[in-house]
Amino acid sequence: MLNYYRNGQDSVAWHADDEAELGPNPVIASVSFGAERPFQLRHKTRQDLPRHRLLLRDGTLLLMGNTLQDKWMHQIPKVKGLIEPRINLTFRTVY
Ligand SMILES: O=C(O)CCC(=O)C(=O)O
Ligand SMILES: [Mn+2]
Repeated sequence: MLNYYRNGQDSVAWHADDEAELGPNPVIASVSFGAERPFQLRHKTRQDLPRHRLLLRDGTLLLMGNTLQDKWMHQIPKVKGLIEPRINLTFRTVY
């Protein structure tokens, strides 16, 4: 899949890539190009666990696997004042 973020006002809300057609515990490879954007993670049910925040820079490879999609949600939040675009490619197997 390809996501194009025109600027900091384009975003992806909290979700998990846990659709049945991806199978259990999918491995998803995610590559980022262009503007640096934060990537946030929060546990689906355990509010006592800390949230995590990664910076996805130009050329970053993020590998998501194990129970990440089953137990956690992620988002790309809006960033005020950001005018540079970003492209994200994700590679996932659909069964
Ligand atoms: O743009 C990103 O880094 C993540 C996009 C995403 O979560 C998705 O396409 O499912
Ligand atoms: Mn996702």
